[in-house]
Order: sequence, then structure tokens, then C-alpha cells
Amino acid sequence: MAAATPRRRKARLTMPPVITDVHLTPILIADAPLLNVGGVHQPYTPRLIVEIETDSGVTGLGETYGDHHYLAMATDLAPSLIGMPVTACHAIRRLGGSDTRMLADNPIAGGLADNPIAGGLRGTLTTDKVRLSVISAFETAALDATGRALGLPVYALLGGKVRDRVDYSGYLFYKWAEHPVSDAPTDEWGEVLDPDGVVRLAESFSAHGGFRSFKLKGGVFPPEEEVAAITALAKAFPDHPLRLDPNGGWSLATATAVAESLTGVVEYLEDPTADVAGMAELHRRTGMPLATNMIVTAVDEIRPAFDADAVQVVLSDHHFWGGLHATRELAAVCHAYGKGVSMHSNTHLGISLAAMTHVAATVADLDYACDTHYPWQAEDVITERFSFTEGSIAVSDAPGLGVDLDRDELDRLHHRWQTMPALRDRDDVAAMRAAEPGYLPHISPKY
Ligand code: GKR
Ligand code: MG
Repeated sequence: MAAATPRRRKARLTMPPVITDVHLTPILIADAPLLNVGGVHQPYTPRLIVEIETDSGVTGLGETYGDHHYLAMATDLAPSLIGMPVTACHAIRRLGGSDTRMLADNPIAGGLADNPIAGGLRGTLTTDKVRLSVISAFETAALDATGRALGLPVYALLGGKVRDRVDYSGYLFYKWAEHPVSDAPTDEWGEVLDPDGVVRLAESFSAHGGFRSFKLKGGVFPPEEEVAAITALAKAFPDHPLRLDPNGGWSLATATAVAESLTGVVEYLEDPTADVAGMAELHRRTGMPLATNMIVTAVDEIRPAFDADAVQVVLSDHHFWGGLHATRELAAVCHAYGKGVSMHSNTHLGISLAAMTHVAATVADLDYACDTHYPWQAEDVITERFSFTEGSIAVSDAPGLGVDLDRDELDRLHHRWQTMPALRDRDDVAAMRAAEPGYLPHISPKY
């Protein structure tokens, strides 16, 4: 008897939701007086929150850098999102075309020529990096909306997770006890200016979130002092991988001396020198693994750095690489070249942390704990703040990013942005001048 032909179920054809509106809300969030090679953090730092609405009623959230050039770019590109399906991530990435001019030469988003570290220490600031940082928030919002429409978490839209928790490192900074200006926010972490302070801070981070690895932001004090801080950390936390990142603030000679002192103590040095040639020579001389979020920050920077073996670990920032799909593509390139991959972070809130966690959950070769500034942020625009357990965050199975907007907080932080025009661009140099009026940034090398 012939077997009965199985009845094919009729596919239910549904069209993806279409974007009908985009809201851009610039905000200022409280920040601690964290020191780096180029100055100190302002009391408040800008972020941009993106909300998309769709014809199906689902909405999506994204977050990115919020300085004026990002806001200008987002304002310029947002209307093009309207009418696009939320699933059109690759088309979203092409919005605005590619423009590799230096940002200062760009008529829409220019004006940074006098502040080379505005928005963070992230390498050369091209127009395209700003565009991609904006696109990244659009893509995150589209993925969030798609996930909400389908009842699927964002990691599932990226191909599925390979881990249930994502590890983050405790990101330690030298810092002042308070900002040098009145009416600034206070923080609970106290002053950190020497090795004992660094160890105390690591203990607080450990108590706060059980972090199992630590990164110290360096380039602040003479390198011997920072080596002493790392050595003290290694003694206090013997099983914890450690890293030191002076944001390109050392000469090759200084970096070589530091690498020799810290061989076997740190898992890598991050951006010890500012350029490909210096990093390549340092690695050749010392064998020290080198990570970067400064010399490999865009597609055209990959090949020169990899060919010269200047970098062993790339720290992706999903904002300036252009989103979560682009981050996975970078991870694939790193895999092909035998390079490690992990994640960079700048001051950010929970929407970006959710996005980082979803994409990190899908990258098989993520061998190092990701960076995050999140513990430094006392404010957020999501209803339930993330907390760290053993230095990690559970990957959410809720639809979309798994975070909800706290509209009252968004309004409050936007009101702050409206009332503090002087702080709408992150400017670590200006913030430092509040304490040292004659301060001049040492770009590189500082030591
Ligand atoms: O916020 O001071 C800071 C950091 O130095 C930041 O600007 C960097 O982009 O954290 C970043 C890094 O790893 O270089
Ligand atoms: Mg770095």
C-alpha cells in the first residue's frame, strides 16, 4: 500500500513590521571623575537613546554615543528608516553611504578638530565611525523590535547563543573622590590614586559583582606606579586575569619596559603605544599579547594591523563597528586570522549592555571577559538595572533585548541635557581644566 503523502502545512505568511516613526532622545548621565591619559570624565556624559515605532505596534530600543556630531548624524539619517521593515538590518547599515573623511571635514557632523579625544579614546574619529555608531543604535532597535514581534530574544536572531552567561571584567580607574566643580554627582567608590587604592577598588568591585578579571585604565601616572598597581593586584587576586590600558600613552621604550616587567602577570597589554608600527615592534621584541580598541576600529584598519602582527586581540565596540551583525563579522575575520576577540566599552547604559550581552553570547571564540563601564553608572533608562554575578550577566531569553524603557528617567535625563548645554559633548580636557586651568592633554606618547 502506498504510504500516505504527508499533508504539508500551509505556511503562515506574515510581513515583518515596518518602521513608522523614530524618536531620538539625547540625555546626560551622571559619571564619576575617572582619570585617563587625556584628562578626567565630566560630571555628566552624553548618550543618545533611539526608539522606533512600527505599524504592528511593537517598538524597539537602541543606544549610542550622544555628543553633538552623533546627534546631528542620527537626526540626518533617522527619516530614512521610516518605511523600512525591521528585519532589513543590512539595508539599515548602508544608510548614509560610506564617508571616510575625517570628522572635522564633514559639513554635517564636523567641528571636532580641536578635541581629538572627544567621545572617548577610540582611535581616529572618521565620519564613517560616527555614522556606524548611529547605525548601530538603529540596528539594535530594529533587532529589538523584530525580537518583540516574533517573541524571540535578540541572540536567536543572530543565530543562537553558545553560552548562557557573558563574562565581564571589573574595569578599574584611577579617580578623584569628587569632581572639582560644584553641583556634581557623587559616587560611592572614593579616591583611587595609588596601588593600595587600586586594590581597594578591586575589592569593592569584587564585592559588588564578583568580577573574576580586572582591567586597569592606565596612562595616568608614571608607568612604574601603574606597574606597581598591577603587581599589587596580582598579589591580592592571584587567580584573576589582569590587563593594563594606557590608551596609547607610552613610547615604544616605555612600553617595552612595562611589557618586560609584566610578562606572565597580565594576560595582555591594551594599546600600549599609539600606532601599528609601535605595537608590532613591541610584540616582536617581548612576545607580550596586545589588545586594541584604538588601532583596529574600522574595516580598513584590520589588514595593516594583522599583517604586521601588531594586535593579538581585537576589542570590538558594537557601536562604532556598526552593530551586532557587524560585530559577528569582525569576530569571523579575527577567527580567520587566528586573532582573539573581545569587547571594548565606553560610558554606557543598560540598553547597550543588553546589546553587548546578546551579541557576545553568540560569538564562539570570545576568549576574554568583555569590558564594561556599567558599574560606574548609577543612573539608567531601563526599568530593571543589570547586576553582575561572578562578574557575568545572564543572557536574557525574553523577547528582543529583554529590557524596558523607564520613560520617567528618560525624561529626567533629557531635561538635564536641555538644561546643561555646556556638557553636551564629552570633553575630558575641559573637565580636567576645572582642576588644573593650564592643563594640556598629552596625546602620545605621554611617557
Ligand atoms: O572612558 O576614560 C575612558 C576610557 O579610556 C575610554 O575612553 C576608552 O574608550 O574605555 C576605553 C578604552 O578601553 O580605551
Ligand atoms: Mg582601551
